[in-house]
Amino acid sequence: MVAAHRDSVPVGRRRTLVEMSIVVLTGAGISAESGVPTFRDADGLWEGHRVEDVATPEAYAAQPAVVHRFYDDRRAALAGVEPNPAHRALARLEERLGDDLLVVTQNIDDLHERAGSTRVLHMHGELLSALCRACEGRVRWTGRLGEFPACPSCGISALRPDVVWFGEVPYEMDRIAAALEAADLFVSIGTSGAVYPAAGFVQHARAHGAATLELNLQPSEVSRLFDETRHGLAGELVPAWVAELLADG
Ligand code: BV8
Repeated sequence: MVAAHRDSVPVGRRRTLVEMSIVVLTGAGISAESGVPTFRDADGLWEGHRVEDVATPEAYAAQPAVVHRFYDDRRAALAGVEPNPAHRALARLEERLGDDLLVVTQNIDDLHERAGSTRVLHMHGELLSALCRACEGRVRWTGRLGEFPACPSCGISALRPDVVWFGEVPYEMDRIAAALEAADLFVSIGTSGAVYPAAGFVQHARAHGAATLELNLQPSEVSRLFDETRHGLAGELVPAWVAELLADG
C-alpha cells in the first residue's frame, strides 16, 4: 500500500502518518453499499433519466417540477439509508489525522457526516440544502421543493436544490486545489472518473508530488494515472486501508 511501502512514497516527502496530509476523493461507489444508487451502474440514477433532463440549469428552467421531483425523491430516500463501514473508516482516520485529512466528495448525500466525518467538502452540493435564486441564501432543507415554497429569508419562491449541475462551477475549487497541492497522498474511492473537474484531481495531486491510490469496484477511466489501484467493495477496501495506515502510524 502506498503509505506502508515507505519506499513507494517519494523520498523527501516521507513522513510518519501523523505528519502526512491526505486528500480523499469519494464518489457514488462509496455509498452504493448503503443502498444509494450510483449513476452509471445498470440500475443507476441516470438509468431512469437523461442527465440533461434533470441535472442541468437548462432542464431546471424548462421543467422545474421534473427536476424537483428527481431531487425531492433522492432527499426523501436519505431517511432509509445508513453510513457503511467505508464511511465509518474515514471518520476513524479523521480522529487520528484531524486537519491533515480532507474528504472531497462528489456525493450530495449526508452519509460522511452521519458517520462522524467533519472535514468534508461537497464539491457538487448537498441534498439537505436549498439555494435561493433571488437572495442567494442557503437554508437547510429536509422536505420537498416541488411545491415551490417561499425562501425563509426573502420570502420569494425561488428555492432550487443546492447542487452543482452540469455546466455549473463546482463549489470550493480554490480550497480543493490548495489541498491537492499540499497533499502527500491522494486517494480516490468509488468513482468512475467520468466527470470533470473531479476526474482531473489525480493529475493535479501527482503534479505536486503526491502519491496516489485508487480504491474502486472496477478500473475507472483514470486508473492508469494512479501509483496503485485496488479493486473491490469500498466497504472492505477502505476499512482495510485505514487499518494499515493506522497500524503503520
Ligand atoms: C464544470 C450533482 C467548469 C448533481 C453532479 C473536461 C472533459 C470533458 C467534459 C468536461 C470537462 N470539463 C467539464 C466538462 C463538462 C462536465 C463533465 O465532466 N461532463 C462529463 C459527463 C463528460 N463537467 C461539468 O459540467 C462540471 N462543471 O466543468 O464547470 C469549471 C471547471 C473547473 C473549474 C471551474 C469551472 C460540473 C459537473 C458536476 C455535475 N453534477 N452531481 C447530482 O448528483 O444529481 S456529477 C455526478 O455524476 C456526481 O456528483 C459525480 O460527480 C458523477 C457520477 O460519478 P461517480 O460518483 O463516479 O458515480 P458513477 O456511477 O459514475 O461511478 C461509480 C463508481 O463506483 C464506478 O466506477 C463503480 O465501479 C464504483 N462502485 C460501484 N459500487 C462500488 C464501487 N466502488 C467501490 N465499492 C462499491 N460498492
